[in-house]
Amino acid sequence: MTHSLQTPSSLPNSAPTASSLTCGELLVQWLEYYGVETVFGIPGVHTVELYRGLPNTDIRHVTPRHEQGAGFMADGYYRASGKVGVCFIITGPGMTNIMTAMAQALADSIPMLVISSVNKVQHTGSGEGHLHELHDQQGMVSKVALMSKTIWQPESLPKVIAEAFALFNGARQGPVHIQLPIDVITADASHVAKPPKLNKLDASLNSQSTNNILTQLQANKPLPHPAQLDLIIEQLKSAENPVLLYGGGCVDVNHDAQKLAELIDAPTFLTINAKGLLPPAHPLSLGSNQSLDVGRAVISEADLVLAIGTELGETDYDVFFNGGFQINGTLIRIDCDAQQLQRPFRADIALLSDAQMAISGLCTRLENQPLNHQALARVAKVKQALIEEMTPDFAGQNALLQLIRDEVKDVIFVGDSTQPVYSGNLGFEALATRRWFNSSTGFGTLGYGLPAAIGAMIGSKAPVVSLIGDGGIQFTIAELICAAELELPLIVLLWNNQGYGEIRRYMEEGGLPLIGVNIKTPNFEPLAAGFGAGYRRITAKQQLLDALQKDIKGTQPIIYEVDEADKFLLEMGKTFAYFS
Ligand SMILES: Cc1ncc(C[n+]2csc(CCOP(=O)(O)OP(=O)(O)O)c2C)c(N)n1
Ligand SMILES: [Mg+2]
Repeated sequence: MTHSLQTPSSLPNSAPTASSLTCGELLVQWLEYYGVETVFGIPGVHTVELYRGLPNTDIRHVTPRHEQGAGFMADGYYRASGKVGVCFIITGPGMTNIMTAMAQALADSIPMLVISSVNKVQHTGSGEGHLHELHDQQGMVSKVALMSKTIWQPESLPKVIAEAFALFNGARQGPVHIQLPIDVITADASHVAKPPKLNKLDASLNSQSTNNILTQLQANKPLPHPAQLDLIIEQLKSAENPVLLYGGGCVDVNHDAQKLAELIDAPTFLTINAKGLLPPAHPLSLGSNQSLDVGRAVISEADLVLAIGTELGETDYDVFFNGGFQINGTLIRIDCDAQQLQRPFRADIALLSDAQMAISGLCTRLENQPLNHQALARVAKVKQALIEEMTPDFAGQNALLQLIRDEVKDVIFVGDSTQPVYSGNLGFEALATRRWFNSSTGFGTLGYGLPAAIGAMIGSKAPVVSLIGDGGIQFTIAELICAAELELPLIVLLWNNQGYGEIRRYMEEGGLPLIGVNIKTPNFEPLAAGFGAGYRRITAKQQLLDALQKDIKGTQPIIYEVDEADKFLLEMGKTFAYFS
């Protein structure tokens, strides 16, 4: 007989009998019912019983190499596909590890379900030093979640899961945490309600499914009050130079978003997460240039600002942190989150509503009486000023992004916080929504770009390019082997400037000593090989084009290393056309 020295005394000492249904098994049945297709998890002795029922479902399990990677994968998975990402995480260190990813998701309103174990019911708050024990796991996680709940007994499982999915389908979304004590995971749940035998729900929160229960869930979204829509129309009619701001809350609005801009006839800005709502080169679109002086002037001079689904936050409206973003006209805000309607700018007219419903309501009212604010000429003037301000670096980086966009059909760019991401945040024009997102918004976490890109690729099956710096990639590089294991032909465009370039620049500009920024960076070629990934050093435009066509059809991730100082970028920049 062999003894496992690893078996902690706090574990339940017997596996359930074959005839019983455990709470862990019932949980995965309910997840499948809610349309969950993928779980990102790292099992541990405290969560193995969550895995018992998995083979009886269609749910796929993906194993990241760190819990932060699991959270970022779930985040990218949702952003690319609209399907909720689910994580299975162990008590204690697993939860402390994933909290950063949850905070990033909370900042960007990304739904994510984190299911974890917690120590036995009788050990709650004991402080006795049980394996993975935290003083108060739920208290800790609740700070980065919309909700954190414990399933204390099997009977409450269906209710708690329903509550989580109601939140995902409700107003503002975000991460939700559900924890199960290890003795509840293994408890008998054969008497607890099973999922009804309806067609399982479509995992996409935004699908037009007619499934009864999904319809019931979608009804949680606030609808616009007709009288308020009428009031907004009156304001728009009497305005002289209105401006329209679309945010990430509009990411799933259909062509009505473009139609509304045209019916109002207003210069239109898109936040980073709203890119793609208006097509490139649309004559009313000023892209995402609201932090630049000329862009800002359009907003500060407007007598009416209609802001829809945008938090008006710093990482979209003040990316250079120099203050100065001003709204002087009447501010009309439409948002599905009541508090967001009043921060950081108080709304003169606040409409609590789902973006799609409000936008189509406004379109219907304006359809037979389109407004004329002579916006086209104003937009063209601003575009010209922006083109004149373009620097060679900015042009080179955006030319690179545009080239890839036009070469790789449906490509999704998933970025970290690195130079081409900052340049693209201002100058890149996405062909559709959910094709450009990164972690320089909101929480601003380094290390997001690689795992989130893996999640995006799993969720959408589209080609994906991860944009990441030589500093950022070192935070989560281990996930490269996860992409290799899954045979994902992910392109990792590695921006190498031998250090924490952005911070180095801040130090230089501030006259500070350059400490901690000129870090040693790895030799990426052998490193890629060790992780089962390919490698190319990109030095010319044509070489990049040839490589892309080959590599996106491949079966392994591949690092494309680009040196920031390379001349070919400047050459490419010469042909870059802003707003195209
Ligand atoms: C978790 C985390 N730690 C530190 C930072 C601060 N930070 C922001 S950008 C940056 C430099 C990143 O370097 P790299 O990824 O090489 O991109 P570069 O600026 O050089 O293009 C740092 C250290 C951060 N955003 N997130
Ligand atoms: Mg760098």
